[in-house]
Amino acid sequence: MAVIARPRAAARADVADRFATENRVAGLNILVAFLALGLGGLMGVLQVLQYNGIDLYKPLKAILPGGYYQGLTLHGVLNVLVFTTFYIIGFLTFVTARSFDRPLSNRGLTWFTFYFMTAGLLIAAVPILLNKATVMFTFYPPLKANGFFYLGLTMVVVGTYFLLANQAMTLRDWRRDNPGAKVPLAAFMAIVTMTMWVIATFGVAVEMLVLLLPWAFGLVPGTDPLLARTLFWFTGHPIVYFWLLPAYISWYTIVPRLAGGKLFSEPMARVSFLLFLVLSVPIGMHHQYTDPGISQIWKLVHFIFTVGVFFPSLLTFFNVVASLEHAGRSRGGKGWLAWIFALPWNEPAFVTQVFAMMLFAFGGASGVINASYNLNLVVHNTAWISGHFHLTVGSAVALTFMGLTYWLLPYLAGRELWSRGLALAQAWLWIIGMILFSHFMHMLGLAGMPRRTMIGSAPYVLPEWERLLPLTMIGGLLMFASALCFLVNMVMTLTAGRRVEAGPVTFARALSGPEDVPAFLDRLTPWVLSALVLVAINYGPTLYFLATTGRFNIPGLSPW
Ligand code: HEM
Ligand SMILES: [Cu+2]
Repeated sequence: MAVIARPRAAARADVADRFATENRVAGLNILVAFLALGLGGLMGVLQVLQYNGIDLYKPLKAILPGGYYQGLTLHGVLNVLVFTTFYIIGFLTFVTARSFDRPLSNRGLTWFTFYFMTAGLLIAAVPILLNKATVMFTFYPPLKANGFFYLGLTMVVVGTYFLLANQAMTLRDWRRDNPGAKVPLAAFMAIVTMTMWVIATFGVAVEMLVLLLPWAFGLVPGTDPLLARTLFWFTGHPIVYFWLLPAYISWYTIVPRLAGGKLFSEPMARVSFLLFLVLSVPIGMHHQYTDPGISQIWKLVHFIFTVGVFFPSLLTFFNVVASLEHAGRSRGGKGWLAWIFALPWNEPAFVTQVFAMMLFAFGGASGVINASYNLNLVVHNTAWISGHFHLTVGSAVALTFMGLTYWLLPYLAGRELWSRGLALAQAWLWIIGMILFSHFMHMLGLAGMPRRTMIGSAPYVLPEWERLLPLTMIGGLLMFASALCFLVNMVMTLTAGRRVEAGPVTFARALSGPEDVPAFLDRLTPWVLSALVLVAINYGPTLYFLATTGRFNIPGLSPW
């Protein structure tokens, strides 16, 4: 049969049809994500205003009866649980399908994942909005929420497992059709991310099913806060890698292409992801240095492994910067550093993500301090911590996801970004606002200002805090202005953006590519087994001790 040359437009329409399910599900997930970020960000504004004595919680009493702490719960839950999880599941659905260049194997399951998670979100939303779950995103007992809050969150987490199941089926089918080939890099990374996440959620799953749900629904009289916190941080630390790894996928496989270059090394990228798989989980006790009842030996062990997990982030830093340098030089850039100016600083999807990387470098530095056994004592539970995670999840992740969305629009919405100028302004507003906000939050922390506190109504505000608080507010307002620019641009794109037919997705090729990847960097089983063994060693004794000595008699309270 003769090969018929088809017009390009027809080929493009084909791609759109073939991936119609993935496109829709990814688009809907991302929509939910940004609705959450919009509302969560608004609560952030209320917080920085309150720091400066402007209390908008009083006029809002009818809709926000729990005031500051209900707002803070909404801020934390919507920004770091809802926004991240929905965005990531949407993006990884898209990446897995496009990287394998085949739809996910079970279309019904792709849709079911979205419906199940959304049902969970709605179930959890009701008690939060009714001020029946003002327990903040960490939901530490003895703070006690309405049982449906825990149930809804559990459903959101369980919903994510269906994506891994779907990925596993797709991988199996792809291997059958491509015997001997290496798994495409982006799909490999997406699967590693989800595998790590499923191991990581073991902690919070046990916490929910064994401790919190029976307690909140009145089946048992009490619970044990220390065991609950330990299980929470079992998941609570690696969740940061669940947020970060999808951003890394974009930095490795999309940003170098946006820059007009290539990824420096695919084998090194795989090493980094596999190390995250092994090292992310068994380090969560670095959040519990100040908790009594946990042996300092295990705290020290977790500290040592925490230092270890810094290494794959350094590998990422090296690999991505080398890729950017390669891009800069191939665009005619020269000199030790002058190549930087040859990069596409007028491309919004690129600029946002590179700004996210820059902010993350500082977040990494303050993270080393948080993780240090002794320095942690200086910053623990102060505003420093908020300064730190607005650079990491609040920037490295949130800003990358915004930039990534600029890139995704033609594929998901069939539209071109409405205003590139507004998008560039958005990136600049975020980096300037965040530099101010996070810098002054770090300083406030060093000056001893506690976090999770209504500073505006506290009687003990020190003069050195008073000097810094307005600067924090300016930063916070600039960040919110940036988020508004982003949301306006999205609404305008969806309603008035020029229609385009997006072609196939092309991920960055690598200078050292799949041909240099040894077989052991294309397999998962040995790495998963190592991860499980390490988790069992690092957590087994402490969990056993806490479970056998726990009192399970704390009744719980709701102060707001
Ligand atoms: C408009 C931008 C934002 C502003 C003005 C803002 C402001 C704040 C402030 C002032 C706090 C400290 C509250 C306290 O400890 O009393 C805070 C906490 C927090 N923020 Fe943001 N934030 C913003 C965006 C974000 C983003 C994008 C994320 C993550 C994606 C995020 C995640 C968090 C988390 C997890 C907390 C801790 C909540 C808790 O302690 O329970 N924020 N934010
Ligand atoms: Cu941690």
